[in-house]
Amino acid sequence: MLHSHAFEIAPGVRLWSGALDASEQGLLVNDVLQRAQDAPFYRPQMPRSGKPFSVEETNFGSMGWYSDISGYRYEARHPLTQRAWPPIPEILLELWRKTTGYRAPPECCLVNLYRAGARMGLHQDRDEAALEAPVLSVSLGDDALFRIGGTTRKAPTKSIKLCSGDVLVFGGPARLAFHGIDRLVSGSSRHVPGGGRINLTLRRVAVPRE
Ligand code: MD3
Ligand code: FE
Repeated sequence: MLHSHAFEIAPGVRLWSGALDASEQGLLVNDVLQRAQDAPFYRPQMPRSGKPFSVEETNFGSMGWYSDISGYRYEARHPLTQRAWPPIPEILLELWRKTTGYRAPPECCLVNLYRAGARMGLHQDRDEAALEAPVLSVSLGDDALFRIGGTTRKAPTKSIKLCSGDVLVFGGPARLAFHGIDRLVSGSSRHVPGGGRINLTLRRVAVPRE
């Protein structure tokens, strides 16, 4: 873990390229898929239109991010099983402590599963009360073309290739940046069984009490 140094690739965006080695990536993929057996992947829907996402999702932690026709929100239970989400893997909590220095642990690990052709349109993440907390992202499996811009939709964007084992922390001016996944480079990794990409994002949802 953290087998590299961080580079600030844009204001508030730190990248640890290859932070996890191949064996850690394999163990983490297995761990995630194991936990997802208790909290199966589902396809969220766009608010209002109900249009399904191309990305499949599940969550770990005390709160899970969810979207359906009624809107974006955090939920304490899986929408289909009504059970609590599985716990966040310890290695991710350790990554959070080592990279963010934030005073409280994350409550949510959103798991995004991209099969061939899945993408994520340009958006902001602002459903968390703790907007002063950074977001940590771990990429596993196929490479993806990630796009990040500014805090308005019109601001110029830049594209970065995210590879399996990369860890990014988005804080400060980047926390409310528009971002998305334009496409996968299908078949570029063998880490996800059946092919594709898994992205894990750790989020602090509530403002810590102290
Ligand atoms: C910058 N996920 O889950 S990770 C998301 O690869 C999301 O699945 C993408 O955007 C993915 O919301 C991108 C990088 C990322 C995640 C969250 C952010 C960048 C961020 C939140 C705020 C700013
Ligand atoms: Fe996002």
